[in-house]
Amino acid sequence: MAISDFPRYPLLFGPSPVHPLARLSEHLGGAKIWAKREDVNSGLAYGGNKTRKLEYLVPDAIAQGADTLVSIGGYQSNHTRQVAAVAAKIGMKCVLVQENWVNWPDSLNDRVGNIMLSRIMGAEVRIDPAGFGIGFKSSWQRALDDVRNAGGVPYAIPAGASDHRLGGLGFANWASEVEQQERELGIFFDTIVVCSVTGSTQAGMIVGFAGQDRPRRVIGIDASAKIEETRDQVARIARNTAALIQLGRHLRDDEITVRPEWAGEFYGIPVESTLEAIRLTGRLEGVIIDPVYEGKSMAGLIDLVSSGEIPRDSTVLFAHLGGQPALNAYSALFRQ
Ligand code: 5PA
Repeated sequence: MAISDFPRYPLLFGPSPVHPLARLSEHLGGAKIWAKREDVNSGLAYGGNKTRKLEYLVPDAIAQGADTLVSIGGYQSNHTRQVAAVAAKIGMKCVLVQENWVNWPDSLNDRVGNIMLSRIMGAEVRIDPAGFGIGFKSSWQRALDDVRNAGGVPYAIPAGASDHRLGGLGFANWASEVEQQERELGIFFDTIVVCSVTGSTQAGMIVGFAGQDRPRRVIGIDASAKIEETRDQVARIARNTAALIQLGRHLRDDEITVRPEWAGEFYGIPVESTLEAIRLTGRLEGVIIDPVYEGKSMAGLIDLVSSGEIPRDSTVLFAHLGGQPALNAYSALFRQ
């Protein structure tokens, strides 16, 4: 099956916008930098990368006769907030396991930002003390069992909608969208910079671009501070997705790049380079990025462009994957 043969439930406004970051590019004095904006891709609760992935999971949920979407993430998960929005949109119920992924001393961490939005949209939010981990969790299994025991039909969506048969399709399709936009703009992005944690965003991109004629680099920036797990997950999902959409060739190891240098020590805890990236992008472009994900990938982009590791004659596309609601749980960082 080609990717166009998979059913897709429309949740986005259309192609997400692409635009230059002119002042940031000038400031860094190297490659030209553009952004593609998944943070404004949808009218559903601020959108983001998961909304795009969910376009391919929703038809499966409907086909299975599900009535409840069940998923998992941290207190400030952007993913679970998008699942809550999609459930509301398609008229399903939603159960979310929200774990204590980040040891972050903000007293409003489990009340403001993403988790508040999920509650507003009617999701059943289950707080769980378990720590960070992108694998399958017993609390999630319990939530699925509870829905079944109450006579419902759950549809299981793993962390980040990643470790799921269809998880890579949204961003494989993103690659075609980029190609179409390039044609319209008369431009070519030779390098893509993207944040990776649960992996299917980058994995999908790798597969989508691998099917195109002109090669380019996809540089993943790890934000989980568990680089081996992130790499393994990106590679596995990329290869599974390649088989699913019949890419017709094996993905080489050198097509799967995930860099560890900007993650800091812990998932969810920003480091100096994260905060600098957030301030610089805000002050030069009026573009808001978050301290958990995009602040880290932007820190990577800034270093790679300023050092010339991404060469001056490159045109780079920064995948802005959303995540701003979590900023509300990090107010202490920006008091002056
Ligand atoms: C997330 C993920 P992947 O998980 O597909 O690698 O994407 C990383 C990523 N940027 C990048 C933003 C804004 C993200 O929200 N978020 C998770 C969540 O629970 O929100 C899945 C971890």
